[in-house]
Amino acid sequence: MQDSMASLSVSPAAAGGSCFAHVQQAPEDPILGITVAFNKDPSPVKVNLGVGAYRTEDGKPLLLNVVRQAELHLVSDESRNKEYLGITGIVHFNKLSAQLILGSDSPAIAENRVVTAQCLSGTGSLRVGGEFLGRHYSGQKIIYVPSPTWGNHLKIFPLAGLEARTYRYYDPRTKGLDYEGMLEDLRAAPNGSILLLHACAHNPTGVDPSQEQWEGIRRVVREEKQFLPFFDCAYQGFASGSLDNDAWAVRRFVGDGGEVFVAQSYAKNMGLYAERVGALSIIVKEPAVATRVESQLKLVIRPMYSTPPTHGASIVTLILSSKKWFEEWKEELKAMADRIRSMRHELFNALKERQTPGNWEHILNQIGMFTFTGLSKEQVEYMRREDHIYMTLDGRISMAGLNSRTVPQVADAIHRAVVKFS
Ligand code: KET
Repeated sequence: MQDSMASLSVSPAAAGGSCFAHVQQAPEDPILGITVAFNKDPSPVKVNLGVGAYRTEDGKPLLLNVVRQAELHLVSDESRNKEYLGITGIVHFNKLSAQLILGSDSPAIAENRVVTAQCLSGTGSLRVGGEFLGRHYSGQKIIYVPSPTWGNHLKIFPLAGLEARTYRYYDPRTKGLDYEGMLEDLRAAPNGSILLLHACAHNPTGVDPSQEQWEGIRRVVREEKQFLPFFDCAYQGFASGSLDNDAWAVRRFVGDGGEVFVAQSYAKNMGLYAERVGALSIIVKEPAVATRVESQLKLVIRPMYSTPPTHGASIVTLILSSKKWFEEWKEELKAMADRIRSMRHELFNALKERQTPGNWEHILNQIGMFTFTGLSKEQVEYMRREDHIYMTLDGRISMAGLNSRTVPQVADAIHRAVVKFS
């Protein structure tokens, strides 16, 4: 009797159990999970250098003054409403975003060869771009990403139906670009693959190609391999302090007339992390293709999240369309980039004073929000355990998380970890 009962297929829920009892505990995200661990640590001296989020000299998140002004304007404007946006978001926002990355005098924009969709920050822009490519790209559905890269790339693109492979990028020996290795890997990749490039301030390494090297990469992409370049631009303005300089590589690739994808994020450069504001631009060769691409892009977005949210993109639209606010934003952005650079000097000098073994010049030479320290997983774990200093396990530290008060503490901890495990 009991045997025949067991052979009947009774759902666990009907039997009083959960249908999800088999679900395994997942690991925390390698970057966002650092903040979760940090928040649980009761230590009063803890320091979070994990997530790439700007902090002031007081260690606080920064709401840009120009963003606050724009928000005040938005809430007091009674003509505004909360109707649904169109599937690709605010039309004016899209135009201004394309101009910001491609240049206001961009021939591609003037020739109506650019399709832009407001998306959910950089991540959403990459995902929508990936989904579109998974459905419509006529080349190889393989995307090459640098090794190492922002970890989420390796999760986003396979879910969009693209095979993700890596190319050599960083040389741990020189703590610089492995330019030869990179070109060798690109030359060995199938023609017509997709190539993910960090537009500037490469995450996690802080190592960008020089302009000559970008030219070499562009020649391989266009002349040898017919790759489709997909730029991830999450840090425009954070590398050099100038929005135009940081868009140099993207503009160079668009300027040769070839096709390009670009994912933009306003999380870092406007401090709009939680508002999820970004844009995907697809630059094609003919206006008629752009029109058809846009129609299909809408079919990708509609079943995902229907339409994007309005608040953050309205802030960006106001700032980019007002000459006064645009100038103010550039100043605030430069101040953020400058503070990060001054932290590079302070940390470098602090390690030099302590005569910490090793060469730490790369702290000064790397670009953008992060330093790829070269600390091992063992050293990172030791610093977390002993000194309550949190960073990603690959040894990346967010320089924006440092301030003059925490630099000596972090330098002491690095010194101890290096001496202990060298
Ligand atoms: N691309 C890169 C290269 C990147 O570093 C990030 C975020 C994003 C895209 C996405 O940002 P979004 O908030 O979707 O616009 N990087 C930081 C935060 C994170 O991991 O989500 C980080 O590396 O700490």
